[in-house]
Amino acid sequence: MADSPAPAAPKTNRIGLALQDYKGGKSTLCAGCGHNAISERIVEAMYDLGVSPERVAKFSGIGCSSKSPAYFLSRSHAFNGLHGRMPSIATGALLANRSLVGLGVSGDGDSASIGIGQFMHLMRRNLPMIYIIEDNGVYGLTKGQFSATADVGSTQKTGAVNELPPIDTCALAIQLGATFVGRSFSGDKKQLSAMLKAAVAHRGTVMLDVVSPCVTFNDHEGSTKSYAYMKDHDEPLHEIGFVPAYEEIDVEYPPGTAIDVKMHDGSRLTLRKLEEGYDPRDKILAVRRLMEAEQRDEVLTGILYVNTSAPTFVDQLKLVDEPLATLPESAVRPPRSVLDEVMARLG
Ligand SMILES: Cc1ncc(C[n+]2csc(CCOP(=O)(O)OP(=O)(O)O)c2C)c(N)n1
Ligand code: SF4
Ligand SMILES: [Mg+2]
Repeated sequence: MADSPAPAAPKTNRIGLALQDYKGGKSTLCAGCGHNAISERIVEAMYDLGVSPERVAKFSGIGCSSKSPAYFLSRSHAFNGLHGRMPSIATGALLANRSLVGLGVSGDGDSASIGIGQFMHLMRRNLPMIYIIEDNGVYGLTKGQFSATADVGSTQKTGAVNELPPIDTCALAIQLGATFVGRSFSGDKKQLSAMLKAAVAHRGTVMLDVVSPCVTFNDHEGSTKSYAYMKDHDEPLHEIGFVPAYEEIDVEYPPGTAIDVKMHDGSRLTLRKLEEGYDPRDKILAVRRLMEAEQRDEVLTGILYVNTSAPTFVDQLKLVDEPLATLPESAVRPPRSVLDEVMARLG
């Protein structure tokens, strides 16, 4: 009898890893939860770019969204912190080891309610990391109370109406100093994938607010964070193309129809204009368009703001190239003569 053919080897990326190498544990979130779709996009983006999972450090707080780092990149470093306190953990870890790719996953409750103070200081420092808010307008884990991103007039399943104005985390991040700010929708695979890839290439704080419907507590008629509402109100600003530094650039657009942003590692971000006159390098315009969109009940999606030249927190602190965590004792301990001099001055 002829031998059966050996099973085909799995497809691998440019560093020789299979998609499986980027996955995590089996999700325990509800089937259909937007957060699961975001985890899938993270797995694909890291696989496609050939990022070594061991170079990634995942951070999160508390919530269904904050549980999700367990469901991707199981070979990466990870720290699941207290509710709303992920930014200080991430800041410490990323300053101790500047060579890591920082990836924070938070919820609208975790970031815009209990953690808003920490969130704001992270944004103003321009710490190099990707900070994702999986935004469903509710505290999913504690059974669906309104969060601070819930829109005025949005209803709970019980019929209760939210009357408090929402915090727009994108407008806040732009105003405070984050240098790559975008909004997307967990149901828009193409847009979210391109944004995540560009985020990996950016140097500075990337804040992505991803509308991610909670199918159990906030996906009904009357909710403004449901799949149906997003399908009707999503207003993409541009079509996003991302060409990593190691690939040949073969997309060209007629002059004036696209905005080209060169990332610091040589990658190229191409934003083909859907909305005339929108330039994501213009901070004031970005905040104005967000406020106008709110008045028109539109959800603007895409890269709202990008600045590739602002100094990062790592630049400002003048950190040495070698990660602090791996500096040998000889490089961090002052010699005896220096200590003697200090003691003599104090004497
Ligand atoms: C200090 C503290 N206060 C309150 C809670 C209860 N709690 C757990 S998760 C959560 C809200 C989570 O909402 P969000 O961040 O939007 O995540 P989601 O579950 O919606 O993804 C709250 C209030 C807690 N765990 N710790
Ligand atoms: S309760 Fe909502 S947010 Fe939490 S896992 Fe279920 S659908 Fe997702
Ligand atoms: Mg939430």
